[in-house]
Amino acid sequence: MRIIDPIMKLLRFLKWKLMQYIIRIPALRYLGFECDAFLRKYWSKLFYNLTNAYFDKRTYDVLLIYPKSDVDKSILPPYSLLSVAGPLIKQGYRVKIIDQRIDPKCANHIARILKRGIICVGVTFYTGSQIKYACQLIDYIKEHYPSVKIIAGGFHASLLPYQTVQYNNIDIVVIGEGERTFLDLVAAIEKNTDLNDIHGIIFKEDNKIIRTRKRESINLNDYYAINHSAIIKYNLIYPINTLFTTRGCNGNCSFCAVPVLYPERRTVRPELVIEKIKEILKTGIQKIYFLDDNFFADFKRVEEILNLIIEKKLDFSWWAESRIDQVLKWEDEFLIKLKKCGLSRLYLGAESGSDRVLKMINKNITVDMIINANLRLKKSGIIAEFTFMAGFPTESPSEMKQTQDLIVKIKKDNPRSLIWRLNKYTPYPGTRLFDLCLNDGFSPPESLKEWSDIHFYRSAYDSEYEKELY
Ligand code: B12
Repeated sequence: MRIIDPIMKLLRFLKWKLMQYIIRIPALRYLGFECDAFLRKYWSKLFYNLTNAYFDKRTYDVLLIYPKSDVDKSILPPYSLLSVAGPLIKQGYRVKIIDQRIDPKCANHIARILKRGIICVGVTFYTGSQIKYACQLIDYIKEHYPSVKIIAGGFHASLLPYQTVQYNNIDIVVIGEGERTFLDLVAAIEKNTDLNDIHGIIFKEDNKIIRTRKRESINLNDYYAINHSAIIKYNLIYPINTLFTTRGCNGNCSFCAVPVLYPERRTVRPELVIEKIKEILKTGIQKIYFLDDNFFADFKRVEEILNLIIEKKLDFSWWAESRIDQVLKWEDEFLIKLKKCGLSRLYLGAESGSDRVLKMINKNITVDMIINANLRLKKSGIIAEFTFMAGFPTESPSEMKQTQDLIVKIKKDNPRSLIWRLNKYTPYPGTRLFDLCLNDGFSPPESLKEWSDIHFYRSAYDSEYEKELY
């Protein structure tokens, strides 16, 4: 151990403590973020390179990369990579996550790490422009370090594994959940053992593409280990804590990629959720956004979580997602209890103002139900935030007008309600609606790189919710 090590450790701790105070005060939060950006941009030689000169001396076993995209507005922590990093770190591997969204010198940083040798590099990406930046970084790595194994994972790679692994510079694709698969894979690459034994991957070998057996779903309770204090820097950019407590969804909407990738819904047990809540409230921001696709799918579990919030006197405000049919089933007492426990905003997928479209996308709701849920939430004092889409296959202009009219009615009935976005529908591979698009004349991209040009997701108008954050 070098003499500088404990000093650096202390400095990092003090920086973390300072950040805790900065993010509590909005004006300072802005200043903190601006300073951080300023330091990274202009003082890079003096400050950034100086501190990184120290970090650069460290050797890593695994490098994980989160590429930027053209739609990086809300920069949330890279949960996909944090989730696969957790089990590796627990096994003693040294893992580095590079997030291009907040690291302008990302390529230099990657080069410095790779120079010292590595077992492999993992890259994640969604369908869309993130692929473009992922491919740029992957190509850069292979050009300079051709022997480094590159592993792709995430929604897009899992939905189109054959096409993804066909990309020249990608060696292996992890299909679906990465916690177990990546751990086994890193060990196999390190020890040079047979990749055929690793379930849940697809890889190239002697000009052949080999897909191994399907990987069983994990028990989330065994892998609930994201260290939230290590990602506090993201609170400078997006001043709300985010948390997952489930995987998968009980809905089966035909436009959505979640039931395709995670057909089996799993939950984290209430006691563990409460432990995590306590841990993340230590960041100083008393706001949590539960990113679960449907936090409320298991009613009994939610009741237990609420009881524990009351019992432990946890005082924080939170946002979560639910379904309109569920809201209509809740008793008034339950809504009161939710409000009492801090629920301030509920996200609901309304999607369309046309009953025919709602049926076609398998939403299991009607326009009347959307109107009623809005009125119920108005009464409860919980802010309802609705999401909508337009441009579904077979959707007519008059049906789009119905959506527009519904949005106006929602705002009129309940002026405090919010419309998250009117998104343009994007055909995501693997979904049932994707097949309908094919019948409707959509010709899908035929290679990984071409998928980066799918720009349908630009919203027709922007979110109202960010305004309230600052
Ligand atoms: C939070 C979220 C966001 C956040 C960003 C999250 C972040 N950290 O930056 C915001 C709001 C910014 C966002 C934006 C968008 N999102 Co979004 N988002 C989500 C959401 C709700 C959670 C994602 C998440 O973190 N999951 C938790 C992690 C742990 O799960 P995971 O990502 O699947 O990762 C696991 C595996 O995939 C795998 N894995 C992932 N990466 C890697 C890498 C390696 C090397 C390995 C080995 C394994 C591996 O292992 C992980 C652990 O098991 C999902 C829905 C969902 N339930 O997942 C949609 C989802 C991912 N989003 C989606 C979409 C469409 C978008 C947008 C295009 C929307 C828009 N209109 O702009 C943009 C694109 C942003 C971009 N970067 O390109 C789609 C993606 C579909 C697709 N085919 O790619 C999803 C699935 C929603 C849906 N209903 O279809 N999103």
